[in-house]
Amino acid sequence: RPESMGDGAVLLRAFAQAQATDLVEAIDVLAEVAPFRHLMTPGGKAMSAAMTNCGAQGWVSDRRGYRYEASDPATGKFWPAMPPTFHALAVRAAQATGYNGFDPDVCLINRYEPGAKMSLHQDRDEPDQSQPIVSVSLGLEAVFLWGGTERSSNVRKIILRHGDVFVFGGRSRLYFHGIAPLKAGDFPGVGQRRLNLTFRRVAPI
Ligand code: MD5
Ligand code: FE
Repeated sequence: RPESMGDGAVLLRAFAQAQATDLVEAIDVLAEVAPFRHLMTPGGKAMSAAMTNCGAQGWVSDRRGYRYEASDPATGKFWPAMPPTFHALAVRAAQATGYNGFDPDVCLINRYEPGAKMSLHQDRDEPDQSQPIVSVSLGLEAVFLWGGTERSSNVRKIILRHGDVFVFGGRSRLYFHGIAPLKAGDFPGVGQRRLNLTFRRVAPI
């Protein structure tokens, strides 16, 4: 069942299928407390994907740069706690792909509406990059762009669908990646959007 994509990355097709409806419902409840927002890049442009977080910290971006913050700049309140079901899913996916002992403390939640994208980037704001990242896709399918260690590396296109879980560890942890502009559509029970959970370990172990 686990599909090795090379360099420490493993794709678990439909791994979250059975919980997907519950996950979407829980995301909508979290977003009542910590609303989705379009963060500003340091360059001053609004990101097309909307974001929120749950867990001990949350990823934010503004004119001052990218960082993790313990409270939500939009509300001044702490980010909502990570639901135990979210944490358990990420731990189970990490275990299934050989990353034992993963204990994520942050879940960044991305929401893509038709046309939204994420440009090629690396995730390097987490101090311990020996920890993997677990990514869960929900709703509309997306074309995941997967490069390598250099911005100029060749990019593979991988379709991510509702319930797919992708684990990035080892050398793949710092590979350039992105999401192509989302195609319009309506996913039963989710609507005209794609939701993505990315589980990270930010505090020192
Ligand atoms: C998404 N989100 O589908 C993607 C999937 C993000 C982000 O990129 O930063 O929120 S997470 C994919 C990921 C994480 C770490 C490493 C790699 C991919 N990788 O090496 O390809 O919304
Ligand atoms: Fe990323």
